[in-house]
Amino acid sequence: MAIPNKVLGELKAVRDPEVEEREVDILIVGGGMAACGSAFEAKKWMSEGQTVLMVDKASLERSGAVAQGLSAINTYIGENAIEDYVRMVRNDLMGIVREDLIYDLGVHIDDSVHLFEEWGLPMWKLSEDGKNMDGKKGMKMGTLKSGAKPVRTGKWQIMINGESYKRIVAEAAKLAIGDENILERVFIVEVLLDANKENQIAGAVGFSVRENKVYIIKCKTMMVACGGAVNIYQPRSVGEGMGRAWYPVWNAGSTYTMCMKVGAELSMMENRFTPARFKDGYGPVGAWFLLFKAKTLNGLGEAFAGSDAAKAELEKYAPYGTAAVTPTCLRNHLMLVEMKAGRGPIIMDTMTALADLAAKLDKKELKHLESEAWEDFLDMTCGQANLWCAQNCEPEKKNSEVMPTEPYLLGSHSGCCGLWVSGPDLDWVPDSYKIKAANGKIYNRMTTVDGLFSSGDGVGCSGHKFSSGSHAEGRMAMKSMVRFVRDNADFTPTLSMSKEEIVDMVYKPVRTYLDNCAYTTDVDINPNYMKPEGMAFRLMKATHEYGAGTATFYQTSSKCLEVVMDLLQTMREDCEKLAAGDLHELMRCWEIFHRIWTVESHLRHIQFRKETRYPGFYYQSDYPGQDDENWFCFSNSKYDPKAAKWDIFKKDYIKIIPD
Ligand code: SFD
Ligand code: AMP
Repeated sequence: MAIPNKVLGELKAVRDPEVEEREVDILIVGGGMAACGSAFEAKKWMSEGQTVLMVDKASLERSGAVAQGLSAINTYIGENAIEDYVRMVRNDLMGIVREDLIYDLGVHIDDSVHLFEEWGLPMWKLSEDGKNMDGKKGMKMGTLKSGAKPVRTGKWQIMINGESYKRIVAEAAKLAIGDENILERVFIVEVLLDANKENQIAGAVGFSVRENKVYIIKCKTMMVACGGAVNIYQPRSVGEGMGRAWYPVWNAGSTYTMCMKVGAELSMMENRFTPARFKDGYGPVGAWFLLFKAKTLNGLGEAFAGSDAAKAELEKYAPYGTAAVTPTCLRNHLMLVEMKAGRGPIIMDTMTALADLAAKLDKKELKHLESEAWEDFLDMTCGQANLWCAQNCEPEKKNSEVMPTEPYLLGSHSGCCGLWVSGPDLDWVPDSYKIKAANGKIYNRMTTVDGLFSSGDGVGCSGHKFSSGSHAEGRMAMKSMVRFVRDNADFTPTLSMSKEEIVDMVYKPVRTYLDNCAYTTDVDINPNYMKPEGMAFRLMKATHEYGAGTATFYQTSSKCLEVVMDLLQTMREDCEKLAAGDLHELMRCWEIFHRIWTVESHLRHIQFRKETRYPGFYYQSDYPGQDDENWFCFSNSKYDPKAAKWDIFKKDYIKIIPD
């Protein structure tokens, strides 16, 4: 259960926190879409006496990317062929994807969507005469499972009334495993290997952000689904807008950092998502492009994306650039071409789109259409609706600016960085895509560390899962995890660190603070320590300027990468002196630590891949363009925790689904 909000400000941290030790069979770290899917599925497969615990850093009902709700489910296979789903993801991600993972997910994804509807999530439906029915009217049309037709915006996306999406999904997870098996507001900071069994996960440690308490949790198997990485680059929203971001602020790269630190292999960490969004409010553009059929214009009022010049630019990236749907990175690339040529800003022509639709509607229907335009944001990015109000913007009367945002790292939306995991143990899956555990068996979605699983944003090489796919993938992984526990029933997890060593590690910033804070009159300024806020700015400045941030139109170079690597090295050393006076700051210390590790892996991968695979997301200016001959492969990396060394290497891409 969540511990309620503090009344009197942040809770001061104490030198010696309480310690709570737990031991369970299955530990789920994270409480987002993937983790809730895992929790829901756990009870279905667990046998009598097996135990499960889910730990979320925030409050389950409103944590993660779906916290504010969503207005669409971006992956619903429905009437489409699963092979086409694979082809769409492959094209959008410029060819290099794990087709086994994508196909496997495609088989299961709709089941999660059907469950959401069963649990009460309202989906829009088409009436018999082809009209859009939302809310209660949509519900009356019957369920998708029973054959009702969804309102498709694109080939894969369906519209929902999704303000309460996360609450609905969280409730089902809670009901499945019970409140007593869920810890909220507990931030996991490290996962730990077993003391006796080589390369086997054995537990996790963290702390409560509401009480002075450290948690030590042993387990036989673990799901790490803490989402992607946000606030790793200087956001476009600074000053009074600081804190606004498109993706969820909780997600600090914990998934990638915690798993890489125990030696789990990462893949395609060079990939990032730089979404085009409504400027300053970060409102998503999908519904405007697909549902309202809006076009973007350059500063001269030209619909640049359909021009001959744009076609010629896209030809350079054939076959992806010339496909029926232009890949997300190349859509950005076209915008950047305009902006760099001085033909910005880019404008979403909401006025023409709504006027064209209005021409076919009566007065009542028009009012409804206008409210849908607002609801698109109120359901998932309400800050954008606030901004429209603040700027006296009525979308039917005033157009809005669109802008590519700062970069995010994720594996479930239109990006594909993450962990290298095992595909399913099926005969059509290549052996090199299967990971054998020490017992010789293969467990779907297991990382290269035995017993350690991931899903959603955590799993690399397979984007376009979105909310529904992340939930479904969490469920699929859990089925394997239960089997892992059963197959390893005699395994007793043992941690090599003592209780005292763990507390020393988790509470180190608190002790640094308490040892030194009396030295100065202002606790934020001290020669013996630094506060996490300053470190966060330092990281963002370095990535912004050298790591292909917005400062350079997403360009970096070999020299810039050298500079930023050097800066990161010093930052990591300086993190030893981070200080936390209260529990909120302790959380910020650990978050910045996770972010630095994640960014380092991102930039190491960019340094390794000597081409520009994703123009529009980033440009390696020493290696412009794509080099299929040398780089049509995955790039994987592995950190060796014993030797404290990174290794980056190529892994073969295997085509499974023909064009
Ligand atoms: O419009 C720790 N997404 C969309 N998906 C859709 O299906 N339709 C849309 O309309 C989507 N759009 C969208 C989306 C996201 C956002 C933010 C916006 C708009 C504004 C994407 C999906 O939401 C996304 O793919 C999934 O949610 C990913 O699921 P998952 O489980 O991988 O991540 P999560 O849900 O963010 O959850 C992470 C959890 O981890 C917790 N956590 N817990 C313990 N210890 C730690 N160290 C932790 N670190 C993090 C978090 O609290 C959270 O519970 S649109 O743009 O296309
Ligand atoms: P977004 O709002 O950008 O996150 O997009 C939501 C969904 O719409 C995702 O599935 C995107 O791939 C898709 N999408 C967004 N813009 C376009 C576009 N211009 N053309 C085709 N698909 C798009």
